[in-house]
Amino acid sequence: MTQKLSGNEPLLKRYPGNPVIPRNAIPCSDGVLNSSVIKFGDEYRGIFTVTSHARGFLLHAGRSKDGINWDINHNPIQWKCKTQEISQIQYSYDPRIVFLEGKYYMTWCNGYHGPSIALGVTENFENFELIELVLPPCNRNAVLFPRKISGKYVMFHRPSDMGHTLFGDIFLCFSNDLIYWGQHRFVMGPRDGWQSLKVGAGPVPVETDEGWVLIYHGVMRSCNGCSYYAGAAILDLEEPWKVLYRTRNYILGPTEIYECVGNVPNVTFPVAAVHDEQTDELRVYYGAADTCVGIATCKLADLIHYIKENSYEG
Ligand code: BMA
Repeated sequence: MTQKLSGNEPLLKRYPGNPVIPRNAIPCSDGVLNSSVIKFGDEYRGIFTVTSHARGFLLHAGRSKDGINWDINHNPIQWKCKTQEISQIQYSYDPRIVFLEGKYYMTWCNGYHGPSIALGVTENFENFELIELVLPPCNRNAVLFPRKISGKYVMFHRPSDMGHTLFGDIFLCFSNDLIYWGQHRFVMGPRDGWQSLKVGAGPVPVETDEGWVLIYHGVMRSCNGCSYYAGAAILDLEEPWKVLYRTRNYILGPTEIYECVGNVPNVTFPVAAVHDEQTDELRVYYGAADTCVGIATCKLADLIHYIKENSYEG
């Protein structure tokens, strides 16, 4: 039973059974928050940010037949890692999963002398390899593109600081091998209102005829702290650091009780988007109040239309 706190109607519509993953989804969880989901054959697989009763952050794998009812492993992922130096994980959160060249690659914020970006891979969601730390501290919100562009892998990232980061621009970079990254390009920074403090990439971008559709988070600061919203942009297909359109309004914001109350109040943090090509439904998974996970949906065609109709000029 959820309580409506306001009458606004953003583009993304919440699944009526939200939150689909409650904070106590597994016995050890204080919260299950920003989590990533992907289609896996006829089923779904996910990587979940779980906070324990000691309030540490680690990643757990999970499986689902319908993407709504989840069976999350009670123990965190045990990463196989060839490099002893990076195999001691202090904390991990905000994973993104992409299907790339036949494997499932993951990027996440990994504690290594500060928030760093780790790259992992799995083929079956049972055995996981931690490949490397691909960006040093301080960085968060790294998201791989689902294909190479002009022969190179592409990844969004968001330089940050050791704390709660009162700034943040989205950049992207290129790589020949997924390990060594360079050729950094500025994509977008804060604007006004809900995205006036910082922005960061959300789910893996969706390729469309109009460009890459990127759902991102925007943050505004008030006397009560930071509030997290979701917006969307369309980026050039071949030069994806070029923003063609970007929403002035948010498409999802914290208005429901489970988004406004929790470990961190007023947070809707989009992490994954699963597109059904048959129905055109785009199902967005988002962390709510750093405590639980919700789903919100729209048609991809409606999102594209909305972005173009509600974009900033220039
Ligand atoms: C960001 C990240 C997210 C979190 C958000 C709100 O900096 O750490 O994991 O959801 O803050 O606390």
